[in-house]
Amino acid sequence: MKPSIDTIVAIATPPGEGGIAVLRVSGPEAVAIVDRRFRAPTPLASAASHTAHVGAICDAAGERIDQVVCTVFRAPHSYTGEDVVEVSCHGGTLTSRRVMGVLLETGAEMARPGEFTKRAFLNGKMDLAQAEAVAELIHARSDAARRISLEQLAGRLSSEVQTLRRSLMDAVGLLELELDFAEDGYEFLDRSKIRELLNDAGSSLRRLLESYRAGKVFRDGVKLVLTGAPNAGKSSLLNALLKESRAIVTEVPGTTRDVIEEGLSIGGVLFRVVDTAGLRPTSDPVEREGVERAHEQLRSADVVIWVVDLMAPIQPTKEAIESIGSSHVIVALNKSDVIARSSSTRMDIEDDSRALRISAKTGDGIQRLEEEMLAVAVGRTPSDNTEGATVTNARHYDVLRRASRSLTLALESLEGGKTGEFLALDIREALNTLAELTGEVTTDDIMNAVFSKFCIGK
Ligand SMILES: Nc1nc2c(ncn2[C@@H]2O[C@H](COP(=O)(O)OP(=O)(O)OP(=O)(O)O)[C@@H](O)[C@H]2O)c(=O)[nH]1
Ligand SMILES: [Mg+2]
Repeated sequence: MKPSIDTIVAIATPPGEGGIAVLRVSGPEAVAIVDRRFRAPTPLASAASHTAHVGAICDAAGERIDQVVCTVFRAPHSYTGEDVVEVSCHGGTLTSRRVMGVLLETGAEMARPGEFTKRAFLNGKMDLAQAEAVAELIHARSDAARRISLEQLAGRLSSEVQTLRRSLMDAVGLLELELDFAEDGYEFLDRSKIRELLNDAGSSLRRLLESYRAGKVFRDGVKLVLTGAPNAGKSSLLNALLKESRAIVTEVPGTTRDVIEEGLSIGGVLFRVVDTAGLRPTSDPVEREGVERAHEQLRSADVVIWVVDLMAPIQPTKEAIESIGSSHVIVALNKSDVIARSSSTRMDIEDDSRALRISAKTGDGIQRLEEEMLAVAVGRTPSDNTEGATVTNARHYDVLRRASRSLTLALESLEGGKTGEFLALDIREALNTLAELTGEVTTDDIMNAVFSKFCIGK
């Protein structure tokens, strides 16, 4: 009889050529299925957990496919919590595909995306937030994102949410006590303890919600658009930031027409730096298209650097800079190498506290500018993560926001002197919502949304 749980297989390493490729087999029949095609002095059936065995994988006709190493993990001491065999074969697409073909013919099923991690979740090896951290770790594009995912995988966010839930459960406990007392004719217990618990939970929630802006920055990177008048030195600044001659720089205004985008890591955060055409009215159709595209880029920018040419006779007004509508604008006063500070009295813009003097040519002030870019994008320094977990995931943010709303209602009821039943209702709502984060309460929809983001083999 076929067991109710399939044994699944997938190639866990990325496609392409490499030293080895690893196939993962997980499920009640994992050891038996591999054993059927594994030729070695002793079968895997007699192998202890966490041991590696050299042998050959052969097809049904007995033809040798490859020499492999099989590593056996016995349930529950494996990634999925099931019996797992990892088959390491020689790298390259053909060999790993042939080995997988053999295992599929022998009774294994092809794993769906994220199915190994889903099984790990269902078998209690990790909670839902930790499972999501696995996908985020794999997709991490900056060092900060990698570090946050790893912390989340270790349970940092989950344990913070559990602490929060405990405060709320304590509050519910006190309210129930109050209800018992009410039957005996007492009005209210002292509610200051409940207030304290709710306020604590509320501020933890707020802190987590606030961390999302930084978290999103760490995960998705920051889109940074360079803008300003033609010839201000935008392309020179791009080159200075990248420390390479990426964009064409000339003394002719209107040099850049296309949008140029390059990745740059500062303080572990990925900046996508976009150089654009200088903003000016023009009759040149090519340049006009460039200016149009520059405006388009500005609309989707997370942070804007407005490059001002200190040598230019006309300076942009504060109003012009504000008119681009981005709340995160850094003004960079460029060409500081030729214009001394004292000679620039005519500029009201220089009084702007956000304005930084730089020279794209000499590199002067660039480091200060990079610090400002980080500060504006993240709101705090990325190494400063001692205060708690960072939320990077939109689902988590949504859960926390809904929980926060219920908690606000509870606090309002408390201040309004509502009865304990009322209060307890909202607190329980917050508790149930928070349970979605770790997956203690979950639905098929949530699970599908989470695991469909995974790659096959994870
Ligand atoms: N002295 C000095 N010259 C600079 C500096 N930055 C840029 N320049 C010069 O200014 C001119 C224009 O520089 P670009 O970087 O092409 O300016 P841009 O803003 O990209 O210009 P467009 O693409 O035409 O909009 C070039 O001749 C640069 O060498 C600087 O910091 N100091
Ligand atoms: Mg340019």
